[in-house]
Amino acid sequence: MFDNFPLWPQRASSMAGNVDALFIFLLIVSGLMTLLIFTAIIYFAARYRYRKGVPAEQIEGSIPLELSWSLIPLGVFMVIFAWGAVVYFKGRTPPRDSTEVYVVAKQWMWKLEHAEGQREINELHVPVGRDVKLIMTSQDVIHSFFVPAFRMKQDVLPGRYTVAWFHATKPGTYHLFCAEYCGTQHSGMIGSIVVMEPAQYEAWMSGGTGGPLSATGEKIFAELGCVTCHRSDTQGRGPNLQGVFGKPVQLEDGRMLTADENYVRESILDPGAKVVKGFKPVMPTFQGLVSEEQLNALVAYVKSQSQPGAGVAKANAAVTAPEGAPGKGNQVQ
Ligand code: HEC
Ligand SMILES: [Cu+2]
Repeated sequence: MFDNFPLWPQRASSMAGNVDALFIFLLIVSGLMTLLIFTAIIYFAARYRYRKGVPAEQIEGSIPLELSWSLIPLGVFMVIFAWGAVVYFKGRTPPRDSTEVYVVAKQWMWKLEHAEGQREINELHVPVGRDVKLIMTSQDVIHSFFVPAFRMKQDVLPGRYTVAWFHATKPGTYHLFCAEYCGTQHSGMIGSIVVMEPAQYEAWMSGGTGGPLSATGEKIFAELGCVTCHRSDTQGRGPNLQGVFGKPVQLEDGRMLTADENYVRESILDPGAKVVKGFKPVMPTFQGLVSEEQLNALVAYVKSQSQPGAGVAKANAAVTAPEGAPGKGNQVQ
């Protein structure tokens, strides 16, 4: 309804309608409250104004009145809370099987790398109608990835991954902004999201690449000597990484956690922080030895080792590992 009305940016993602509905609800509630309060002020000012000879009468407490002005707002706020929580969690949780794009922010540009290997700067091509997950980090200061037409904004921090997702619903070109002041040329840190029809997108994708990111990661995995400890059998000094990603990990100190992108990242940069149960903290840190792009590739590689089929292909190659064996099940008692 408001698409051609400049009060609202375009709606081009599956979340946009949800965010706007909540926002409009908040506007209406605030508007009604403002109206109510000002009407009451004006009415009471006139009705109970000072008159000569009429003494003021104090009212001491009224349980029905106090209950109603506590419970009615509580009800309204709970509606806002519940509705907001539903929209928030939906917007925060990337659906399974999203297409993945790695984002590295730096002063003052966006570097984007598709899991399939395509690299872009300040421009991201995506297909319409598909869930896209962004795995983002910064090379320097805090930035923020903001696409108004998708009603999506997520801070991008140095030293860790933050994740966002969207599902574009309309082909077109949409603004990408950095929404966190990041230095003198912050205002120039802009770009565009190009949403294409699937066929068009396939054509764009087929135009030259150095191979999938996970393959780049596999190369780095070999070059840095990760393979010497992380073998696809049970004989290495480190855990077999097949099937690790997305699964619970038991740590030496008793903690349990799920192996996500940040866990893999930390395992590479600060291996001593979380030591896998049953292993010695012998892994050296790779802090300063790998760039953000190389880290992303390593993460994509570790992840690819947990995709259906990946483990089997590897296990066939390594004679000692039983087919499709879950990586760590063999090692951690
Ligand atoms: C000297 C042997 C060694 C090298 C080289 C090594 N690692 Fe490790 N790695 C280990 C050991 C031992 C552990 C388990 C103890 C721990 O968590 O620190 C581990 C843990 C990990 C984990 C967590 C695994 C899990 O099951 O939760 C990941 C991910 C990982 N390493 C990735 C890498 C990558 C990527 C490289 C190369 C850049 C690498 N490692 C190089 C020995 C090594
Ligand atoms: Cu910025």
